[in-house]
Amino acid sequence: MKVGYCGIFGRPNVGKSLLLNQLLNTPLSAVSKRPQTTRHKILGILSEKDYQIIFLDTPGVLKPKYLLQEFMLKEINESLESSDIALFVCEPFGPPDELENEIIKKIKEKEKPCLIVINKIDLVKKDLLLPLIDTYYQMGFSEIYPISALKRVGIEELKEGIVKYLKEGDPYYETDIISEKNERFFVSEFIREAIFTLYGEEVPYSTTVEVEEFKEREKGKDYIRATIYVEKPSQKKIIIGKDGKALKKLGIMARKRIEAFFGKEVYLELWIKVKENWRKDAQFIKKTVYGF
Ligand SMILES: Nc1nc2c(ncn2[C@@H]2O[C@H](COP(=O)(O)OP(=O)(O)OP(=O)(O)O)[C@@H](O)[C@H]2O)c(=O)[nH]1
Ligand SMILES: [Mg+2]
Repeated sequence: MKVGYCGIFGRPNVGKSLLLNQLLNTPLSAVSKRPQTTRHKILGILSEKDYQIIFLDTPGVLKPKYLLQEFMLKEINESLESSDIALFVCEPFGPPDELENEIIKKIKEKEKPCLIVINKIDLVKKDLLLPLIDTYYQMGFSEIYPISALKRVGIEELKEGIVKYLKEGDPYYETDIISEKNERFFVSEFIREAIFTLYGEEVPYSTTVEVEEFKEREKGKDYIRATIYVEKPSQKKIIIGKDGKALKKLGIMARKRIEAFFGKEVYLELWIKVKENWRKDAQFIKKTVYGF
């Protein structure tokens, strides 16, 4: 058996979470068109006959502007520490920029095997890829994987590439579990994913979700009650929308996502609360966002 931790790193929005989901063949991690969707390190366990890869999806690397983003950065750093292998994920539109070079440098300093994953190749012509591959090659990388997470191109090749770097050993986790996070965590993520999909501007960034009750029922649907925190009364209004229409749409989208993931019907009740400036409140972030 072979086993190891494989961290997924890169700028916000390059497709790390969608890649994780494709590697696992399960829509585990929240994906949206907006940057900074992911706020936690999210373990995704892939158990095959002769190997186990424990993937770590991470928030996109950025220069922190408020406390929540500092917590996000901490999640990235911890993931890098615990990774045996690192995937550096980027887009195919140009060479690495300053921030990306910093990420690469950090991975190199830790002396972890690093695979370059050029994602979203469905968006560019092939002749643009060759110079980019060459750039990474010149930087000393020999493992470069052009992929499209969206179209599932190159995923199997990437998996094989990762397996080469796993260590001999028994699985670290039970082979029938996919993550160490609990049901409540995923419910809150799927509600947040719907918020990131449906609302614009500052609203998604000012939002966090706490699942207060998840009651499994033998007869009838499971009951879930969650609170959506925003930072201002005006954001609460936006979430609810005219005659509650926006909230209704949000509720339906989130419920469908939850039901698809858990494979059962649920009753989802959403409440909205204002918690001024929570993104700068260490106590609140620790307790409500990260649960410690
Ligand atoms: N066209 C195309 N779009 C992609 C591909 N991979 C991801 N995307 C899209 O890129 C957007 C960002 O994807 P995510 O997986 O949320 O990106 P991320 O790197 O996890 O982003 P953060 O969590 O914010 O760091 C989504 O709209 C995805 O559908 C791809 O291969 N091709
Ligand atoms: Mg993500």
